[in-house]
Amino acid sequence: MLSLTASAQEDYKLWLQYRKLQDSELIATYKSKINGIVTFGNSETIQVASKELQLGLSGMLGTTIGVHQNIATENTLIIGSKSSLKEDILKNLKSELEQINDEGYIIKNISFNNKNHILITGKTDVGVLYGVFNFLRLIQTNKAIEKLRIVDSPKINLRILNHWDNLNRTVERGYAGFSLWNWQKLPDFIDQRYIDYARANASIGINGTVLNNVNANALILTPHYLEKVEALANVFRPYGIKVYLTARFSAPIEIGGLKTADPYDAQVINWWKEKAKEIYKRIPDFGGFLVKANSEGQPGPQNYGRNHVDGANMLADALAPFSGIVMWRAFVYSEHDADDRAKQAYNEFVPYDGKFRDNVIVQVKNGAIDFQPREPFHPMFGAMPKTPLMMEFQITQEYLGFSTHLVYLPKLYQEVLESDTYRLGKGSSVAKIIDGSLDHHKITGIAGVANIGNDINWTGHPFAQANWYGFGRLAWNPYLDSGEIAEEWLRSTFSNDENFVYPVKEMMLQSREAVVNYMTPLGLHHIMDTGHHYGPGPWVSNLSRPEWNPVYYHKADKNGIGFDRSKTGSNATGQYAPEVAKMFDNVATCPEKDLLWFHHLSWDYKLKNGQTLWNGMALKYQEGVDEVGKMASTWDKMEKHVDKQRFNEVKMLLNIQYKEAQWWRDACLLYFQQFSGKELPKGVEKPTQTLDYFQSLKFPFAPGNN
Ligand code: BDP
Repeated sequence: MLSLTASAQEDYKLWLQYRKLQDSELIATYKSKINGIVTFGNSETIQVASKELQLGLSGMLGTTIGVHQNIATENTLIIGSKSSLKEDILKNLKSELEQINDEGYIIKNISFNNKNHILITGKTDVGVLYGVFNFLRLIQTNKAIEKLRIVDSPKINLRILNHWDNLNRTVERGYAGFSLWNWQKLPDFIDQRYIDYARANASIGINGTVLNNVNANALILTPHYLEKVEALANVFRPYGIKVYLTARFSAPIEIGGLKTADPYDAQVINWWKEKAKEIYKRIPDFGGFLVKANSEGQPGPQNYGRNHVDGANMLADALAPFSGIVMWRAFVYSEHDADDRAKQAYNEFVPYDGKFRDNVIVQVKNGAIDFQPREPFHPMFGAMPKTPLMMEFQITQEYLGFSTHLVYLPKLYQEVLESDTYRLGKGSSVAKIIDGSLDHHKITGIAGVANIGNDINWTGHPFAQANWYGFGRLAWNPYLDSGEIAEEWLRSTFSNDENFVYPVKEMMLQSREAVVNYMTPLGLHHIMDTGHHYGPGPWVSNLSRPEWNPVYYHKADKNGIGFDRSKTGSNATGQYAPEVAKMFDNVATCPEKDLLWFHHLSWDYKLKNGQTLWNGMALKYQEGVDEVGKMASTWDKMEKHVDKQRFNEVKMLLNIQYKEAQWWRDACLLYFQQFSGKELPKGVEKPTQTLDYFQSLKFPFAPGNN
């Protein structure tokens, strides 16, 4: 751990606080069950697992829990993988071992030589490490450890953070300071933060990290940088974390001295093969490449008249001898395509279903536009059964208030994962697509665009740590409940006191709907100010590409508001399975939360609650503001449960959020009012400023916008 003042340490330690438990009886019970630790195996992974146990247990139980040479006393905590444990310890574990995969673990009370012990094991040392973190979580959350039989495995293979970090240490869409990766000091200087980053990730099961921005710089693939990447890979390896890089498609030209990057060119093909060889020589377990190609100006195979399959397969062939993979992004839309932007990725990719190599996985954002506070699930998830699809969520809050707004994102993730694609009839959830269970894919994956920077608290907002945590937990098991995750996180990060846990959990669970209400209620989307995406900008209409302008998305006019994506409009609904398409197409069955995503409706359209669309929308904006007000008053009551520093930080941030929620409400309602021509309904507060004022605000230095 870094040496920081006591209060800053709490911010820094994330959910691995390991504070002494408040309940002395509970401490006594735990101590009576844990006399000491015995480890089997001597890999670096087992060593870090053992160190973590000592650190955690000693902290929480307030006494040193030592490592013993052998199982002499009763109540030993035994850790080790199947291959390093003695046969007689494993004797009653056959069925449990059959149930887990390579990264899974078992935590069980066992009897050995007629004495009771606790065993943490798995098929691999990394499995054991995951078990250790889970055991520590049991204690952090005050669970009983007398009758344990936990058998757990990750349901998704690739659980990856995507860092949009640039080599100059700025972070695209980063709101928590600069990049953690200190390229100038690497490889010789290993910052303690790299280790704590790996610990935090391993504790929630994240097993991969893409170190650099999808808007890639080819220099990362030069020996000068690969040496630094290697140093990071060495730090992360004991924690089960593989390193990946983004590959700039034009790298053969930029750093290879070739004239072309055409994926059909023999020299280009060879260049990538040699590059892969070079990387694997340094990093034998290198994960592979993430590629953004022919998207938002990034180079790609289309520059040479080739397609996504040509590009992805060429890179896949270079990586295949080393078991590397290609994560090829499907975030594409073109200024030359006049069709609804929401339809373009599907149109471009679905015809390629089944054409990618086995070591390619296509990475798809959760919705068809771009990480909005709410989007219906991306239609590609129900449309490419022969291609493994990887989910891309955004953890950093590009469109959700940066790191000043408390928004608990696992609620959003869960909504997407539970959405039913109806690909094979009812029950074909997005979770089942991405965990491979519906279509029996071997590679499965989920990526989260990281919200991590070098701020002391890592994520800019103490509660944004919960989004990192929750992403990891859902990546491990996409069927977990976001409420349970919130509770786990609160207990580990702050306190087990139920007078704290329950109200604050409620506040977290409400926070996602609050942001939808005060920014983009009823299916509105992409009306943030452009470029930096900070604050409202529904009026912006002057950007060169039509689909960069908020007016493209809300289409407000005298007749009404909303984007007609039904079959009478752009027919984006036609990209979903018939059951889903039908539901979205019909305004009577389209969920109101998605109404204006799919329909352009008159200001007098009657909502289910009897309000007109105009009044209902205005009331939603107000509701969002009121919800933030409630969050702030809930937090005010928590002072006695939280250390001073974090209490004050969250309090100040909630005040900012409240002001910004009002800003959103006022700016959007004043702007849309020009079209509706109607008064604000009763219950909606008077705007704090004029529309001119809101339109005059400029933020040339908003963070994250390089
Ligand atoms: C958008 C971001 C942009 C990213 C792009 C992407 O505004 O910074 O480069 O997505 O995902 O959300 O490639």
